[in-house]
Amino acid sequence: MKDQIAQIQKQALQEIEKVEDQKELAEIKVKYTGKKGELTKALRGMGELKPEERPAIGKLVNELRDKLEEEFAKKEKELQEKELQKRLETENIDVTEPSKKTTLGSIHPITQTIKEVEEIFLGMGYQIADGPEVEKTFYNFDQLNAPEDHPSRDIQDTFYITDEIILRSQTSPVQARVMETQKPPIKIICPGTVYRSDTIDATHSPVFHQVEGLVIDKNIAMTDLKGTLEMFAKKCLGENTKIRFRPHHFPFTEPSAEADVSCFVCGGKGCKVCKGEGWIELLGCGMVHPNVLRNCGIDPKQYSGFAFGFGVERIAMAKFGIEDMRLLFENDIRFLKQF
Ligand code: 2NL
Repeated sequence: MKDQIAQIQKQALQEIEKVEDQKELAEIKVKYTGKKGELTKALRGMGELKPEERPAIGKLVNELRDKLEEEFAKKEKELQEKELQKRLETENIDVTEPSKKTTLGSIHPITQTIKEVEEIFLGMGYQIADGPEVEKTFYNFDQLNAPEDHPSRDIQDTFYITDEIILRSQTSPVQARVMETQKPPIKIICPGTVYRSDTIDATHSPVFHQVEGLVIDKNIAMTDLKGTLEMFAKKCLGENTKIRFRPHHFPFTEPSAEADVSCFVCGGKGCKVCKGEGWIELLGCGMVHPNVLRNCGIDPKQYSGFAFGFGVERIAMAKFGIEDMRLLFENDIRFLKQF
């Protein structure tokens, strides 16, 4: 019996020694120390022994069980470490390898300019409104008092989709829609893309951007318009900026004016940017025409208002010193990354 136990021990230790992976080790464990394993078999065989021999043999078997369990645990730890080592070798990451470059973009100068204008008017209590770029002629022209024969309605100037649907040529239809659906007081700006059938050159593009503003309330006067635009010009172009108004004509305002600002490069002396004038044309504006108010369901006897509009490209070009409008639309990285 003792020999049998010694034999089991020898054989088990040999097998444990040779084992290559954890699955195999588990199988050997069952083979020796499992319920139907070699050690259990050995214990059963004790029935054939004399009673006085049994305790010594029982002790031997238990000692062997303890020893084998110790060996199994040792081997298991060893195999785990081996497998981890193998994974580390095959799944390794080369931390010295150069990383992929992530390039951060920048905000387009047109977007920057629109954001800046929005911040200034939000600070003066305005709300920002938007509307469709594919628009009805009704909102783009009729509601805004543009006569049937107004030159801007010509297919030479406006992109027609059907007789009654166009790409908006200004953002004022947004304002007409707001007037139609909201009660005064109204205090909004409408930034957005507009379309005109122009040939591309250094100062024209068939796709460009506008910001228009509209204030409607009781007792709004031309002085409110002048004060607002002066405040805007100073915030946008510098505290020393002066503003002047020249009479003009728009179908949707009466009276109408164009506003110039003192050149923010030379301060008014005359330079390349202002073409020796000392002044730069900034925007068009005026008091909202009573017909426009009436068309949009607002009583011109109770309410009055002012409106203004300007091209974003022109302001961005002046602010950033860009001499050719085409640069703003080509999206050349070498140009864009300068802003
Ligand atoms: C310009 C001139 C202007 C307006 C836009 C406007 C809108 C409504 C009623 C009255 Cl709903 N007026 N907008 C008024 C005057 C001038 O834009 O030269 N823009 C580039």
